[in-house]
Amino acid sequence: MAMTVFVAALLSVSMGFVVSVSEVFKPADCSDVYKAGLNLSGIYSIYPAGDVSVWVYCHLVSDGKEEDNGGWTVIQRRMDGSVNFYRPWDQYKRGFGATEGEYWLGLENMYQLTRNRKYMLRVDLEDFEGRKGFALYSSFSVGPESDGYKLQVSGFTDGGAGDSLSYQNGQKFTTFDKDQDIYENNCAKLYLGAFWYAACHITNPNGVYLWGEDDTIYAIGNVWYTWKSNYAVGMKSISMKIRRVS
Ligand SMILES: [Ca+2]
Repeated sequence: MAMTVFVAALLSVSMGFVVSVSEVFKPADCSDVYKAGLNLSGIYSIYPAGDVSVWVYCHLVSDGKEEDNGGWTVIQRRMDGSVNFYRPWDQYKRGFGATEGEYWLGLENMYQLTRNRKYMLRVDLEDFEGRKGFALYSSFSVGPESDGYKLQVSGFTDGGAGDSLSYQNGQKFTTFDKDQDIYENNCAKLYLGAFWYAACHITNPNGVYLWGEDDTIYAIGNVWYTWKSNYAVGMKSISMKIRRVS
């Protein structure tokens, strides 16, 4: 289904065969896909570094609202607890999961996308009661591996969920096998996730999928503290997506 959409998209762009199309249409991200006239959300192939293709979920909608206007590249998504996010450095570097469901795009891809282009970030959240909120950041980038894939995020606008990410700004990425946080112990091991931990977090998007509220072990869930003011409330869905700022 998704592949069909993609091939159709390529054909419409090239008006030729798929083989030659890849030389013609190599979108760096979903903003390029959107600009090419595609507005159907789904799985597309992008080229973050210009050469190697990566499958991603593109959120392509245009409902007139600035923050929702098309061309979002999903870099992280949780929605049903189907994928284990407690993984080592190499996996977080390269990316993992299922593009049609839960996945992590990979730190290297995020770096390649944001190194020479300006992006905004939107975090969409939904709880198990069906309530929704979001947080918008006008600037988002990930640094090179040599500097720990450091997070740079700023320019917060509240979509009802509050700002849980600014605290993690400027931090390197930490996994259970690579401690780059500023806490004396490994935050990924303490909170069973992987993230741009400081000491340690007020949001843990890659933490344990809790299926609601669960305080068995402190703050291990995929929580967004500034929304619920409670480290035991896990999100039903959380997604991080970026869009090019022109
Ligand atoms: Ca540490």
